[in-house]
Amino acid sequence: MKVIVLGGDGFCGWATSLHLAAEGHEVTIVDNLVRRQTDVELGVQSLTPIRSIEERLAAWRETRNAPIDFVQLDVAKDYDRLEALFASIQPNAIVHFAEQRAAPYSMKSPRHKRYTVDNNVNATNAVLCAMVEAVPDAHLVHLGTMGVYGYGKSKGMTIPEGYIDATLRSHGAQADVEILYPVDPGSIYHMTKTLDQLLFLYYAKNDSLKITDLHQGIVWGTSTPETDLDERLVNRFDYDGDYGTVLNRFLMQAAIGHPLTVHGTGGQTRAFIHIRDTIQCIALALKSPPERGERVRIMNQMTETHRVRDLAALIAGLTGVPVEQLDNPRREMPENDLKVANNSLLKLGLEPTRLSQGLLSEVVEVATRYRHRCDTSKIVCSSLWVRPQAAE
Ligand code: NAD
Ligand code: USQ
Repeated sequence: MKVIVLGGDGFCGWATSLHLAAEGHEVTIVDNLVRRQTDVELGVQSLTPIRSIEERLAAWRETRNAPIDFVQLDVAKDYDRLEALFASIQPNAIVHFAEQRAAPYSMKSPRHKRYTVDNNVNATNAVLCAMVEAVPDAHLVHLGTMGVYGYGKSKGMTIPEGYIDATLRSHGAQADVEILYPVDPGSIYHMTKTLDQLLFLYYAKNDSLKITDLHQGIVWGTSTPETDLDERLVNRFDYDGDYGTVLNRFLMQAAIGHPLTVHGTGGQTRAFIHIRDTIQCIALALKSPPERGERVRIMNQMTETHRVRDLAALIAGLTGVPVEQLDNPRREMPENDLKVANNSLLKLGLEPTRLSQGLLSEVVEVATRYRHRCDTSKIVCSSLWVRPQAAE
């Protein structure tokens, strides 16, 4: 297959691009490298020393005889170039990671809120629009988030895969319909993913585009069989208060002896998936595209759920690092349960990588190797959901 990976220089995108190329697909990465600029803006770096995109691609060429092409392009802004690229490559599939993905970053200031909405919504709309013009038969695989469903409102119900049967009542009449599960985003970033869902619904209905939306949980881990082939292929490892996600942060904190930063009670339950399963899921989704005219195919891309304080207790028990309960910088439910249906990807053949002592230790080992690169002043999250004077 010819596959274009939008956002292929990022954490999930890089590992996916290597895996797809290793599987024999012809891969073109499209990325505007904004994530590297954001590191400069925030004064942080990936804990792992990621190489320039040129060096990464040269290393891949030397390691495997399956070159990956690269085009530097802003998916949200360079519409004409994007459409021309789709027309010239004629990809069978497009994998779309090219969005601003950190909830704390999206909440930092009015500029960050507007940037996140502008970038994410325009990127998705541009991709869909260009597909209609240039490659209407291609399959779009988008990385969405479990966060579109929200946390704490499912009242013990299992969260379905995107759709729910509902009875609508209005003015004395009622109708049984299938609708998108009601959205309940917890940050500006998560809200952009709910807006993406409407764009998909519309373009699938009007233009019969083939779209798979993968509602992914929090990705943990860092290395995959391909990123392990050469140190120049090393994947990103974000640990800072904006981009670091909870489990990788705790493992990295354990590696440097920093107290584990639990927000509030730690009663938040979230869905998780290992980076090796992320790439497995995307490969599986690509192998079985929906038909043209089908509704958007939504699959929950997660393998297990965990409560934040349980993860902290597990890692504290393994490593002896203390747990610290911080004031929660976010506005979120202090406690929630979470049951999630994930049958679709299991049916397609996903073999879940479960959280285990061995895998946790692997991440701690990577973090220990690069601990000298950590700036401890960047660990605690400084982005607040509600400014102190505005709080109730
Ligand atoms: P990332 O920030 O590491 O990678 C995103 C990449 O997209 C970066 O290389 C960035 O430069 C690029 N990009 C952003 N805007 C662009 C634009 N306008 N034009 C071209 N390139 C652009 O993020 P990630 O962790 O790899 O996440 C990838 C996707 O997966 C995101 O859409 C995110 O919402 C989703 N996701 C991630 C996680 C997670 O835990 N990391 C969990 C669920 C869903
Ligand atoms: N948390 C802590 N301590 C920390 C960091 C986070 O207690 O040091 C808590 C947060 O308050 C939150 C939970 O852990 O309750 C998850 O936070 P996170 O930063 O790991 O995840 P989140 O902000 O939801 O975002 C990440 C990715 C995003 C993706 C999402 C999937 O950055 O791209 O969409 O996970 S999900 O959570 O399923 O919506």
